[in-house]
Amino acid sequence: MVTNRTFTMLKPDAVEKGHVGAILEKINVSGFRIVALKLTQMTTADAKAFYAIHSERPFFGELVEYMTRGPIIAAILEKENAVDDFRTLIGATNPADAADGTIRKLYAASIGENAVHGSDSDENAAIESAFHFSGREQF
Ligand code: IDP
Ligand code: MG
Repeated sequence: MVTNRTFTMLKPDAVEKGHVGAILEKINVSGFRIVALKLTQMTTADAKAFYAIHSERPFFGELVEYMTRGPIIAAILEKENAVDDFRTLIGATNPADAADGTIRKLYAASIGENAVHGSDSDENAAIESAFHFSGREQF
């Protein structure tokens, strides 16, 4: 399946530090159209389900704790080649390895608290979008 949409979350650290406006601005000027957007907070069950693929990793408990500790911005973004272009825009998982100008280079504190999520495939973009948004919330 190929789509032109991806899913993102501005994670609790980005919201806490007041970086939502700057990150959304960067997303817009980079050519992504916001298709859905909301401030929400994940429950422990939500975070465990969303990150189920990482459940055996040593950092899973820390990841669930982090992702549930405060509100996030969830959004669906549209652009040609959205998944790959957004992964380029956010940069490497570890901000120490992220390219200059990427969102993680600018706003992430560590490999764990890395400011932003981006789907890694068209299939996961669809699954993750449906996890957070109903059809009526997508424009
Ligand atoms: P990604 O977000 O760049 O796709 P993944 O490997 O899918 O990276 O990991 C999901 C999330 O888990 C990361 O964004 C980060 O918040 C957290 N994470 C990944 N690796 C580590 C780690 O080594 N220590 C702590 N947290 C990690
Ligand atoms: Mg990932």
